[in-house]
Amino acid sequence: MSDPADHGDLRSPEPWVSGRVIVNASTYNERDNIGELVDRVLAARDDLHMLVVDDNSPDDTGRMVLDRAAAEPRLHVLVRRGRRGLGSAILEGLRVARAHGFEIAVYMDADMSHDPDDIPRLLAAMDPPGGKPADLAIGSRRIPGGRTIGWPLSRHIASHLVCWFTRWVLWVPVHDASGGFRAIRLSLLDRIDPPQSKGYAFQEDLLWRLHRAGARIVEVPITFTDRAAGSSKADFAETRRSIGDLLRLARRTWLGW
Ligand SMILES: Nc1nc2c(ncn2[C@@H]2O[C@H](COP(=O)(O)OP(=O)(O)O)[C@@H](O)[C@H]2O)c(=O)[nH]1
Ligand SMILES: [Mg+2]
Repeated sequence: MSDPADHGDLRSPEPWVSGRVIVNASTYNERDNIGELVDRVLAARDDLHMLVVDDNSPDDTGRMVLDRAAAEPRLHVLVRRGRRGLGSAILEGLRVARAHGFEIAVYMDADMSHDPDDIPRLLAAMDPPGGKPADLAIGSRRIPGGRTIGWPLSRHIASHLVCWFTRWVLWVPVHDASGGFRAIRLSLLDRIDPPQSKGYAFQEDLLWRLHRAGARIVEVPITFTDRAAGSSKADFAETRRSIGDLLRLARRTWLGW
């Protein structure tokens, strides 16, 4: 793993107190959401750690979390030098978590669209009592009991198309391929080549690789609520980049290169 410090990034002081499960959230201009998110995640279970990966948000989200982390040993922060994309932030967060000895990471958006109270249900699905452990648990809006609140029709259509494409073109048998609320067993990172998608298509890219590596993937119903504060970073450039990434995965699926 490349040391994030190589890029001149800021991070919370070593040594970290470590644990078994860490919750990762990626942030870009989330100052109106991050305080509540940190409170709710740390309260969801008192053994949870949290890592925030911020891309030097102009609104000072990273600085706010760094200040908070100084007094909270379960909170860790990585402020990267510049904006490098959601997928790149998630991957770096997972690598940092693995390097610090965590076994499972839950990753989620930082805009309160994902409910921190669902974290224990995702973790329960990873290790069901008397059942088979899972490698990845998806917080799913597209199975019975799951739903999406507050999205305009255009977002529903885009999400439906991406999930359809992932299932029937990329051959990954899941219902919600594009959500960003998941629990993952970190040892899996050793079994796959890292996703190449640096933006939002990271979600489908990771699933594609895990499925081909034989990972056991389960879905857990969640309610996704569109953000109440701040603004979406899913703009036209991001959409174009994601389409390119998905087409590259389709080429590899069907043509092998
Ligand atoms: N670190 C980092 N986080 C990002 C970046 N782009 C988006 N995010 C975060 O990714 C999460 C999802 O983004 P959001 O704008 O809510 O996307 P939407 O839910 O699809 O509209 C939020 O927590 C964002 O702050 C990025 O380039 N770097
Ligand atoms: Mg959002």
